[in-house]
Amino acid sequence: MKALEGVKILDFTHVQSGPTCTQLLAWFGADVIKVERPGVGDATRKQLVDVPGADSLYFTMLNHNKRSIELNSKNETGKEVLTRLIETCDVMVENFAPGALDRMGFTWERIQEINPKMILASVKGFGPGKYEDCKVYENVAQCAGGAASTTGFLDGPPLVTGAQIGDSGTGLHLALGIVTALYQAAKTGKGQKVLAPMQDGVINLCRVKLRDQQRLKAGPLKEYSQYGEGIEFGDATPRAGNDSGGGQPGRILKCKGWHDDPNAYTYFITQAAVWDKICDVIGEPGWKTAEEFATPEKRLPHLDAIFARIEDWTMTKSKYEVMEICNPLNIPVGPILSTKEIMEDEGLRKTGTIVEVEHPERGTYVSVGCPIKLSESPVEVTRSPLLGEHTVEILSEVLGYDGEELAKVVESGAVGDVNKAAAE
Ligand code: CAO
Repeated sequence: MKALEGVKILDFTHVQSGPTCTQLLAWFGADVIKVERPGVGDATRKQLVDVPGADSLYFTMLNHNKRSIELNSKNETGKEVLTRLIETCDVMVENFAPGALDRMGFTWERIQEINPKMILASVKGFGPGKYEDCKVYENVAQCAGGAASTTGFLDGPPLVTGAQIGDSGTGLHLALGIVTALYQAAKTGKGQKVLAPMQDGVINLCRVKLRDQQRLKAGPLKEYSQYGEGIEFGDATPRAGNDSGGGQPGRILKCKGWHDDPNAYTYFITQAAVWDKICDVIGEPGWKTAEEFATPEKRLPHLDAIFARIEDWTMTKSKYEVMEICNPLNIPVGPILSTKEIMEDEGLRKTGTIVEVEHPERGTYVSVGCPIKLSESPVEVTRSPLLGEHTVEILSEVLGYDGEELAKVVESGAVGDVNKAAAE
């Protein structure tokens, strides 16, 4: 038994934000039917291709555990099939450019007519307002959501982050909206629209930076390095380098080997509760009683000096040794792990966060499994579907088309070349 067993998702998503959402729902047991343009499919299938002729990692890593139907939703027969799918499914998820669904003839009003219980879940770049018609990709959302202006160093330009908070982050927000709407529908019998704008999702993830924006009125942000460096604050939350976003000061510090290894670094947090232990471990027991370091507040103007001394110590150890020494002392530290180290991590493989998947075109590839673990709904990661792999299966098993009806749909050109898809 899987948590979302019996829930049918009409997955009209593409690229990253929508597909990450429906992939999660598939991992929780929903039947996810991905609708793709005949002969083309999700654009990511053929983007950043590493194995010629095979679906890209971009596609395969975002579309596990789904079924694929090729369907031209602009062709009359295709619209009929889509109407049947809307009748049959519980949730329709889409992240087209604004207005695309309306242009296909499937407005919210029409969808409700077809299936009043339908939950229509959408990712858009912006919510209602002056930018609602804009197409948006990841980095635009990071910039418009406050992440870029608060990321990077004070003396450098705004920076985007490697974490796909605009796309995958919004996918997570949307997934929560969908299961919440499903929960409500179970009680009311009514569907609803769920909207997750990417800008809003990023703003939500930048909540503490908006906290700091308001704290500026009360004076300088003392836990920011620039306070100790005597640099004045402007009228907006500044970029804070690697400063910790909370009340416990932290920095990224060099470790042994940093000259040659770009990731030989550790994050080190000078949590107040373990200050004495930090002083002992770095060989500065005198700091425990030094007047200028006596309280967390008193230490704030001296963060540069404190972290420089801690770094003298971390530079004598590997990032893993720092972890091994500090962890038993309850000093919060964390190695800077490279993507290579993460993919090779035995522990992450055991928990299913890093998985190996078999694919008929690619062979074996490594992927990221489900990051959320439900004790009563285990996840088995299966490969992404080939384009149109399940077209016939969905038409016959899900929609109940008989042989004659099936032949008509195929003849109309609404579903692409089913023989080719079957042969593959
Ligand atoms: N059959 C027929 N037509 C189909 C179809 C199908 N199965 N699937 C899609 N189409 C059509 C759409 O109807 C649309 O046609 P119109 O422009 O005539 O209405 C067209 O394909 C292209 O859709 P699109 O505009 O969504 O795609 P794009 O590549 O031009 O834009 C993106 C991509 C991501 C910028 C845009 O979809 C968007 O802004 N989405 C919302 C925000 C979002 O999710 N962004 C993150 C994406 S991940 O980085």
